[in-house]
Amino acid sequence: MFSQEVSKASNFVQGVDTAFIVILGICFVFLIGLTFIMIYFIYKYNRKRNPVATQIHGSVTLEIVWTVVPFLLTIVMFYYGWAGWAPMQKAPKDSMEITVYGRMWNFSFEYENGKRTDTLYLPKDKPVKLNLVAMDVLHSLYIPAFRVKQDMVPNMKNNFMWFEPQRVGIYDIFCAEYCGLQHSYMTAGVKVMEEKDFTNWLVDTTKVAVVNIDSPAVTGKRIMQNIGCFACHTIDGSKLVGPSYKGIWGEEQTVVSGRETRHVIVDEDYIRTSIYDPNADIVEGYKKGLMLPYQGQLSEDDIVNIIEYLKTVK
Ligand code: HEC
Ligand SMILES: [Cu+2]
Repeated sequence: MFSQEVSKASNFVQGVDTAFIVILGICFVFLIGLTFIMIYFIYKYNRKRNPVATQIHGSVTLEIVWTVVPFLLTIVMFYYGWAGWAPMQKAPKDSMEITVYGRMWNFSFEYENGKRTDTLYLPKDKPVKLNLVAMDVLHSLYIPAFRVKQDMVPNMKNNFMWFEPQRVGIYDIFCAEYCGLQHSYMTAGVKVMEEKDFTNWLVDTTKVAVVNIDSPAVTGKRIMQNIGCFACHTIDGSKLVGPSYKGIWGEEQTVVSGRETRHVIVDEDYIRTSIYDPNADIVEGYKKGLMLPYQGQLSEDDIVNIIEYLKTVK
């Protein structure tokens, strides 16, 4: 879906690639060198040419050489690794800050003006600091083209990554920490734009107007796609992590509330509670704690639209 380019998409590409090439180069020299020496020794010391083996007892020179040379080589590798990594640890003061939320199983991005998206939009040539928030379990934000990857740890303070995109384009984002059933679908995109296009996009409110033209059900479906409900719920009757939405509206549902098992009719209140406080009533046969509350992430209007959409899933 997204194009993947190999050169200089961010300010960290050079440093990481240099470390990679240096380490790969050293390994390669040894691989080739040792292979040739082995082949040569097989020839030189075979039984015909060298019937009596020579016994060697220690060599101080050799010991020093094979201690000092690998030591220097590891220091060289360490140096390039350090040089590539150290600048990632301190974000410039003038960075644009964006909060990234990771949850099972999607990413969402929140800008300083409150705009929220499921794709990361960025201006070119501006440092950006991503504040990472894991809402449930460990995730890891990985943008291969930018050569950045950072674990997202629940409750961790000052969990961030920063970089400066340097080329307009569209790049992949992956979750790089196994986080449960649908981990492999936890992907997103980065769209890097010229600064003026980005500014236009950021302040653009016509998107909202477009939303208003759509029917509530269409809007509800889009909200659910963006926030990732379909990672756990289907509309075709098959079970994923949660029950299918098929025929949900008006259906009689058996739920466990605390110790009590009761029958409810799926109506507006039930759906609202299911989204804002999912663990209040657990659908019989499903586990508690898998669906997390969307309080603060979905507004009352969003819920109304979602309900309108769910009514249409027959
Ligand atoms: C991580 C997986 C997961 C995600 C993401 C998720 N849910 Fe759920 N959902 C569940 C599970 C598991 C249940 C059943 C247990 C329960 O009732 O809490 C459930 C139950 C429900 C129910 C009650 C269903 C019924 O048949 O009675 C509704 C409605 C619902 N979810 C809506 C949503 C909406 C809307 C979203 C997105 C905003 C969402 N869910 C996201 C896992 C998830
Ligand atoms: Cu993840």
